[in-house]
Amino acid sequence: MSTYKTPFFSSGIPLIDFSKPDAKTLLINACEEYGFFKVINHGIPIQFITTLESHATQFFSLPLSEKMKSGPPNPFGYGYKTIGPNGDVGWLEYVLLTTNPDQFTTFQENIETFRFALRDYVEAVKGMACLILEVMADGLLIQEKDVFSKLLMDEQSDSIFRLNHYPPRQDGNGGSLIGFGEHTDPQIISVLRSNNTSGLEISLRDGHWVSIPPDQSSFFVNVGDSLQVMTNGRFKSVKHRVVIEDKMESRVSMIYFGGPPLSEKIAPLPCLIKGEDMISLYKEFTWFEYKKSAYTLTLGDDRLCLFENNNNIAAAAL
Ligand code: GA4
Repeated sequence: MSTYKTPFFSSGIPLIDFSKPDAKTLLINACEEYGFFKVINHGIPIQFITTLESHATQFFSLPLSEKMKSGPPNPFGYGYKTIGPNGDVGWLEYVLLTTNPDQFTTFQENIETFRFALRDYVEAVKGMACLILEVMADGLLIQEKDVFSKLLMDEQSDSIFRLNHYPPRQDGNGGSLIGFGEHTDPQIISVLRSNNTSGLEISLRDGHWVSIPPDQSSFFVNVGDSLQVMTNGRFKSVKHRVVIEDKMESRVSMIYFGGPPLSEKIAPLPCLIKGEDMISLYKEFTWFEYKKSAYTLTLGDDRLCLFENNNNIAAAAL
């Protein structure tokens, strides 16, 4: 494990500046320690971000009956307060979309400018996610630099895009509400951008929750379950949630979830389980199998434990 010290921003979360030469070392450190980091100097044109945000805001301001015409998500479309198929609820409304523009079928497909805004944004963020994954592979001394990124680049990649809207609360009850309950993301990598309203929290390895100060000009990156498996547990899939405080402004976030093709076999990379007492912590599974299992569980359930190798030594190594 590297001993390089990570610079912190106010809540102690690593900050990766893509214009700096130390980005690679910091990235590896951040994925090992937190499974989460903030990216600045990312090169994504600001108008891609603002255009999509204004389309999203416009859509969410439509009457509920209008929005309901694009739902419920099956698996794509508009959702209101319920998350997934197993009874999870949150203080939000959202749209789930495939990242393949040819498959936009359930949502606002008649609005060409919205479609273009989605296409431009998703393409740019996917490019950034791939670059990050290549830097990760390099930092892990993996010969095949595109070992992770090729899964997102694949035409069959099962990636998802999500627009979330957490409306301001009108109950005046004080206290906080769960906007999106705690969970890890099942995919390889997630890239989140929000407006300047707070709410996102991540769990540190000691179980403490810290809130992430919003920054509308930056991106926040999560390691997903599949990347934790492929790195044999070296990178951590981060538990996160959204908490809505009383009198908070409306929060809008957009998240790209980079996933592999459904038939892809996910398992620890052999080059990361080399060495004398190194063992594979996970069983091999296809992304389809993992997803199927995830959809039988609730948001906060530990999905990865079902795919761990039953081995006491393996548990001790974590
Ligand atoms: C969490 C990450 C993504 O938002 C998501 C979510 C999905 C959904 O909202 O339909 C899931 C959730 C997420 C994990 C467990 C299952 C599936 C809800 C749920 C209870 C789109 C995804 O891929 O997995």
